[in-house]
Amino acid sequence: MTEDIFFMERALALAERGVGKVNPNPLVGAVIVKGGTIIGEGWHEAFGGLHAERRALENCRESAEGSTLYVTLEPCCHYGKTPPCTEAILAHKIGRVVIGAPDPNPLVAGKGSRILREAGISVTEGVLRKKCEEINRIFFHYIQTKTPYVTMKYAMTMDGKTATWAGHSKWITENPARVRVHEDRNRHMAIMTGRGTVEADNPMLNCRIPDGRSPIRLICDTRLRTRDTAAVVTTAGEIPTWFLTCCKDAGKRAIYETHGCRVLTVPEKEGHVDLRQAVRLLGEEGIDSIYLEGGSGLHASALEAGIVQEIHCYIAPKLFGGTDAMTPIGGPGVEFPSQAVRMRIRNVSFYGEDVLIESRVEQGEEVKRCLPES
Ligand code: AOF
Ligand code: ZN
Repeated sequence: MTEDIFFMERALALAERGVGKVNPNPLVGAVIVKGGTIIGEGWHEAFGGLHAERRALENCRESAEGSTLYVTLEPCCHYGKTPPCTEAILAHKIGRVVIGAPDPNPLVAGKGSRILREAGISVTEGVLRKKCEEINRIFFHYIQTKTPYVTMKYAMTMDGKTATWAGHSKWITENPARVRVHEDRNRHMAIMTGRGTVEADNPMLNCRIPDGRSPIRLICDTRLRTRDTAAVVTTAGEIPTWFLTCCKDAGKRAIYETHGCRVLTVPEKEGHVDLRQAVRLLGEEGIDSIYLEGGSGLHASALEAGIVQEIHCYIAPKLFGGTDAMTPIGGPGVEFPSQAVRMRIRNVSFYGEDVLIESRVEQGEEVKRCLPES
């Protein structure tokens, strides 16, 4: 029904307003409609706050009795930080509930819709389901695997270089693309890079858009050799900074800890931090998503470990040349084209003169490999 699609689109737009504010919980939007007009709207605004459905009910200009509720995610039926939304829906005598995507949270998983149906409410499921799943791909991945959703990002020239032969990389893309990068830093709970990138660029790795929040900074540093004068260390009191290391030297660790950094121990694998173990540990710490802005070595290791779900490739209309100039993915590489990591392109867009290719790492083996071993 076109009307259902129209109101679900509105609920999706509302859900999007929670970006950067609700992790590791889902982005959810809700619209309440009576006689063809919207009488109340809401979205999940902050982690631990009211769910979208309750917020929409609270905002209703008139009684919601007999109305239709559009919600992007199946209503919850459990006592969490808030009471079940199914109870509020019943208490307000809503007549029909239109749901976008089922909630994979084992506490809900179909029980929410069933409770509503059994109470005599007309329930329609799967309206704009793909879009409703897509908006919550971080939540869906995290709740099912208990490991963070990883988006790898890099910017390169049209000849595939991330720096000139002399190592200079400021700047490859222009401002509009960099604004989008900051929006994505806001969308992810953490940002990851390696010691090499910290040494080379001394980045802040913060989020510089209005109303944005800076992600937790994760620095992979196998032997704890980052300079303690690096910006990520000296500003650790303002923006949380966690080191992921194999180094157990208490003296070295104390240097970073006195600056306010956290130092997490991760097992070693082939001379580096074991990234599969790292994401498992970070998942336990409540990190649902990582924006990976590393160098070619860390990127290669992350792909090899099978921890990457999404890749954002920015291409600037420039050519650097240079046989030895850096490329986005290092490591030994594959021998035959048939061994390539396969991607599915989801979207291609322009930011000024630069192109962004948003893609997903082919599912299957990759996903199985990133699931924690039981
Ligand atoms: C949200 N916001 O709008 C909806 C959610 O701990 P709680 O009480 O906040 O419950 C979190 C769970 O509730 C979440 O994992 C999801 O399964 C369900 N629905 N959560 O944070 C919302 N509708
Ligand atoms: Zn709820």
